[in-house]
Amino acid sequence: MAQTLPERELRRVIGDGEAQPDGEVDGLGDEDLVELYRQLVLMRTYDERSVVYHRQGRIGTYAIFWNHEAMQVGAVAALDDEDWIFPSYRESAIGLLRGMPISTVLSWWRGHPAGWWNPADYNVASICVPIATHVPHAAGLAWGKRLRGESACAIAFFGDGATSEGAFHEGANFAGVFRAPLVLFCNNNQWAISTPLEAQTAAETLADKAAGYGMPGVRVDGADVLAIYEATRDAVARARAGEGPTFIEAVTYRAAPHATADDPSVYIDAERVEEEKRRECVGRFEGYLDRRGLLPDELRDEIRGEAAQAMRDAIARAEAEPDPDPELLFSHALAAPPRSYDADLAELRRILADG
Ligand SMILES: Cc1ncc(C[n+]2csc(CCOP(=O)(O)OP(=O)(O)O)c2C)c(N)n1
Ligand SMILES: [Mg+2]
Repeated sequence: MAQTLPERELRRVIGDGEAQPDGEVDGLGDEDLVELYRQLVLMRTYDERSVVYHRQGRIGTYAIFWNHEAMQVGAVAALDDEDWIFPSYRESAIGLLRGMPISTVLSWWRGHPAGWWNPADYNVASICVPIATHVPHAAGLAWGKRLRGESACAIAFFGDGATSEGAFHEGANFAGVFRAPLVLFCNNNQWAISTPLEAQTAAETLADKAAGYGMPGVRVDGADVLAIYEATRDAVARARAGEGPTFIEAVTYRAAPHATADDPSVYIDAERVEEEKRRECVGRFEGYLDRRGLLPDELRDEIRGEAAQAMRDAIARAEAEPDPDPELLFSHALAAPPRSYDADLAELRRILADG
């Protein structure tokens, strides 16, 4: 029988440089730690530059993931390449951690077909915008892997608000009953746009929900990349051992707007945001590496410079994509095109050509 009592305490590895000491993570050497930092910086740079590109009108509305990088980097580092990732819009750039070109993700936010990738190329499913609908997809894929006797598992990323959606409960229940090798990774940033956590659930913690589906629930500091890595690694080990799914609640506080179209100043706790910014995840990991003597200034600058250059190259590549054929709007949508299809398409082409 699964151990279903959730851990209420937040797991932490990174200390505060004062009273709270740093911990160690088995199996991560110095080079692995620097690689984690490189990935964190890539994701941070992607996110910060994307807000700028949005303001310059170069990408559309963008869902900011500032201070969510540790969840994404820590969790993906605990997976093997064969494992499947099911991202929500908050993890739009998670494919970068699997070698997806940055320009592909930028193209997605530009609404350009060059932003569509074949999920099987990276084992990264399409970015899911409808809340929680990818949770049953991930449960089904994971169950399928088990039925085929394959060792791969799946991870689904979703928010605190998603735990109020039917699809979350259906996917979690299915995974629990069929012991699907699935990690349910909840980014609890305490807001669903302007709806606060206390209006979302009457449960004491989101991890408590795991008990209802017969799976362990774990709570982790969402800004501690090493604690997230460790918790995900444990969950993946359970999944591969045939012990079924795990629910991970990574706790943070959203320190940026929900998206570029949002003005949180009318609802958010500004002091709490400032506090969260002071303990944001990239800076905390820098502190950890500094204390271990692993991050000399030159290396840090080099890593930041590489990420900034990669973003410049990627936006240039995304902007160099030729305009897509307007027929793409319809070619996958209509099983039986109406009689007026050819004439309508010709008119659309004429309108677009006239600018
Ligand atoms: C099924 C569905 N209902 C409503 C929305 C509109 N919507 C977009 S983001 C969002 C909030 C989701 O919050 P949460 O699950 O906490 O994720 P976060 O954005 O905080 O990462 C909502 C309600 C949607 N995308 N899909
Ligand atoms: Mg949320």
